[in-house]
Amino acid sequence: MLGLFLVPAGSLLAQDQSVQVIELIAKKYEYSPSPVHIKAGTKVQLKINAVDHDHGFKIAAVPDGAHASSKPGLVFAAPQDCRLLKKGETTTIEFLAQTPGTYSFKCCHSCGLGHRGMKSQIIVD
Ligand SMILES: [Cu+2]
Repeated sequence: MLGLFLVPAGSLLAQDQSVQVIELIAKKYEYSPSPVHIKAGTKVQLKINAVDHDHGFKIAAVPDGAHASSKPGLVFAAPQDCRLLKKGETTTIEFLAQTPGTYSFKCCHSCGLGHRGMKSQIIVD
């Protein structure tokens, strides 16, 4: 299970903090760049472009190895489940990279034979 974390409306975006835009390509059967490195404390706008097929994006809000019910290290403005990445479109996902750790994500939309191996990580340093 993913740890879901709700913050009071507006609090994430109201902070006077610059946003780092990170562009990610999703294609059979990988994301690039991989892994993605982010400095702790950074507010991120992840712009994912699915170039060849519909894909998906599902990420754990707690770092690898942490219990699913522990405090999320990635703080999202809205609850996260599987985000569909439509072919040819850019999907934007915003979050605060709060706690150092490795956060695994994977494709959650069946996209072909290699689908199960389509995964990567965000590493918060
Ligand atoms: Cu897939």
